[in-house]
Amino acid sequence: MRFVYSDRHMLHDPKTEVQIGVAQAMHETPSRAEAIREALVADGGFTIEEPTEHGVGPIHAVHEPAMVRYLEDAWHEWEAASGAPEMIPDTVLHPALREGMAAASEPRFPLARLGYWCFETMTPVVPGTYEAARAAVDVALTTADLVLGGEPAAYGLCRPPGHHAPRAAFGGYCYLNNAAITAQYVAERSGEPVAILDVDYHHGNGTQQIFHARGDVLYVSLHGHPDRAYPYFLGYEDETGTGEGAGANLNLPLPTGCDDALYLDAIERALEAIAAFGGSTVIVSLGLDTYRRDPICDLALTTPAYHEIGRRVAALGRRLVILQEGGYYVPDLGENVREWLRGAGGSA
Ligand code: SP5
Ligand code: ZN
Repeated sequence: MRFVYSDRHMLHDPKTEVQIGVAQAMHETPSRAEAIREALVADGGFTIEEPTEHGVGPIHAVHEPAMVRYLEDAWHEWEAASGAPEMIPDTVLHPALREGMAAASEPRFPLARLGYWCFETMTPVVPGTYEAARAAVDVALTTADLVLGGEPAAYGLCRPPGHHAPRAAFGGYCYLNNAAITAQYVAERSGEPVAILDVDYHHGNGTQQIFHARGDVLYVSLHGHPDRAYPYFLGYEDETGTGEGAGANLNLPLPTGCDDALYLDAIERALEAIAAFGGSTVIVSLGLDTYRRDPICDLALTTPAYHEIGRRVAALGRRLVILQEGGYYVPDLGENVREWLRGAGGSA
């Protein structure tokens, strides 16, 4: 299988995230992507390729251009105003603040601008964040090009991840929504409906939001139930789409400790929904934070399950654009991705 990788991900290397009010070491690290790259290269069955530049056009097709502009300039205006080494907001635009009033407009003060665009405290902006996030989008779109060009499946080693970023905000270790940008790009170029299968532990609130009123893009997600799991405010079963998107969103929330067998049952439900939807391409948001050893999640999947999940997804008979999202147990991350992709590629 061909896979796309850019070393520009290393430009994004924040040291600190704030969880439960406590500064701690960042979980979303450059070592994650390096571990995956090394495992795939060592396997011998994968060919590594550089991304090509796709410009900002496909990003603006999904994201608010003012947010993209903010991410590009954020570090410079922050550095001048604050002197702090990493950007984490302390005051965010809670919807109740302006209840009954017109929507807020983008503020001018640097600290206020961060709280206008960023929705939580675990997603710092550092000097290389924008360049790395742009490279991740190019990785994703180059992976889509391979599949649009005839490959049955290809993998994009995206970092930073993307699925928590809605149209006009960022958070959840995500800045630009690689999978959503790619789904839109494939939909435009193929003229066909596109399905997204999100198997990251966390609900992909950003991807769901972007396509919630669209009937031409199906979003299906398996994730820790939002009654206990980040992002808490989305991911419930009754979120099924609105307007033309009614019926084109399927959430499958899972209990604490969910094992391989229960997860594979949920995968079958997801695949049935995708099979019933049109189109020849599936975008996979591939997170390995469902793993039993993951440090921030609570499912119990084993390494062999990833091979079986990849095999079953490929058995749909659709072309697969497989894009990296989360997964934080670095010692086994490369092996888990490798097994998933070997399953999807038909290798034992
Ligand atoms: C792409 C992706 O996987 N983003 C994940 C963002 C989750 N951020 C951390 C959520 C807070 C988890 N707190 C769990 C405490 C476990 N001891
Ligand atoms: Zn995740």
